[in-house]
Amino acid sequence: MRKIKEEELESLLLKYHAALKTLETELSILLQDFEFQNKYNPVEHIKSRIKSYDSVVKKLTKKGYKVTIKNIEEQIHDMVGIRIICAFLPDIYKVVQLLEHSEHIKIYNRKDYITHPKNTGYSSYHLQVKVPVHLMKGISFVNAEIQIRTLAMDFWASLEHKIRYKFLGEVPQNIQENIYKCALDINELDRKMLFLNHEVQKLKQSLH
Ligand code: 0O2
Repeated sequence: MRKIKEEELESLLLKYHAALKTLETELSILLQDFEFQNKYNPVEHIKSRIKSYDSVVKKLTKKGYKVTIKNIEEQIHDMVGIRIICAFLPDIYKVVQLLEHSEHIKIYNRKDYITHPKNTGYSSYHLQVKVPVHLMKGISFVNAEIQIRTLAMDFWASLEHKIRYKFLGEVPQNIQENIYKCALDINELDRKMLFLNHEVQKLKQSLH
């Protein structure tokens, strides 16, 4: 197997960092505009990252691919990743709509793990997008993944990730079942808080 040259990897990383900056800038402009128009910000906070090399090797190997530049570019869709955390469920769909209106960011695939949670219990809304990056050689469209979820979904996913990574192999069945039950409990809490928020909004309106 041909080893990846350091220079090739650096050039790829440069492109990914540029894509992340472009994505962050576009998102921030769209959100500022949304807030200005609606007097409301649907986002609590945003996290972003470039996938680590170790994670890339692990994911490619798991998918049965060799670790090459071509395979990183073609098979890893979340080298550039942004996670948008919202307070309430409907905010997720407001953010999705906002991104659908972007002139620059092109959505090419979506995964709705909210309507169809994964069998681990994971729920989130994923958009796979192409981000234009202007380099000296010309324009390049870089794959990126945007994960949009509520605070509650993020709480579950972050802790589940930590628990799962403590194991080298498969997490024991009884623990998996309990983690899944926690996801159901958290989704229920999400719905309750949304209901309470609606009630407060209705009360506020009736007082005006
Ligand atoms: P990390 O550490 O977040 O980078 P694809 O990416 O489409 O080729 P894949 O991996 O099947 O294929 O995509 P999927 O499952 O739609 O989304 C992958 C990402 O979603 C994961 O990235 C996680 O960030 C998140 N995710 C998916 N399932 C789970 C889950 O059960 N628990 C948690 N905590 N997160 C999940 P990575 O690369 O696995 O990890």
